[in-house]
Amino acid sequence: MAADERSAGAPVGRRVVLGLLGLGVAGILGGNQIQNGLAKMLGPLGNNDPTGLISLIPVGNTFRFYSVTRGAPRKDASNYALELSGLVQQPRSYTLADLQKMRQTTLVRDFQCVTGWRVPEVTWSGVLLADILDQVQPTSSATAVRFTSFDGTYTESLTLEQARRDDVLVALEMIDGPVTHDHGGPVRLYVAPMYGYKSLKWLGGIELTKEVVPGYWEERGYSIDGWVGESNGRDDDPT
Ligand SMILES: Nc1nc2c(c(=O)[nH]1)N[C@H]1C(S)=C(S)[C@@H](COP(=O)(O)O)O[C@H]1N2
Ligand SMILES: [Mo]
Repeated sequence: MAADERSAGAPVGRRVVLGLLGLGVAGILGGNQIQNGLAKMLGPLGNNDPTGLISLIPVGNTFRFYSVTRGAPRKDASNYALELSGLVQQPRSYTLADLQKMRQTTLVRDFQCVTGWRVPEVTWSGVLLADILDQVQPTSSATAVRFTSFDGTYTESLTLEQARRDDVLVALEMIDGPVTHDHGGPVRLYVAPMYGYKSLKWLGGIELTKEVVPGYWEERGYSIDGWVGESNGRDDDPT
């Protein structure tokens, strides 16, 4: 399963990585520079290494950039829209400015991918999904929420109860500024208590549904409930 989770780019072979290590690249660049560089380069590889060898490589505490597609269109305040649809009494579209005007909530939480990498104490800010749901008013037959990405492919889901938690954000900021394009900006989902795959990037649509519609990775075997430490038959701890 994990072997499928990679970015669309050409995977970097393990031999290449070992070669780089052998050359002492870390020694030449050092510090964050190499960490970030390696993290970017190794993003796809991290998922291809069931042996745990990857954990020997100094890429801890940094994000990888994941995309099951070859990226997504770039959007900003001039053309971004979040469409609320489905079983709601007040369907509507939110611009970036609309979202920025709403109450902002900040969370500081670890971010953990089910494949085993984790970034401690990431700062996230944005609009509570619950606040948006209150505005659009799900009908009595809605029990779940379906998220779509403007990458055209990735989808996710939550039960309505999960979606109303106070640690689920429609995130506008991450780390120390606006969510960057590579991290799924200008707007991505952040589901703090669940593995990273629930935190859909390039959020374009939120649809209220009668039942949970399994998302992209859930169609490919991951648990629909992605609770960190409880789901997918493992509690990844890279340390
Ligand atoms: N649209 C989209 N969202 C996505 C993914 C993706 O491939 N496409 N990957 C998921 C997975 S598995 C993880 S761990 C996180 C990674 O977020 P990052 O790329 O900002 O590190 O995004 C999640 N959201
Ligand atoms: Mo992930």
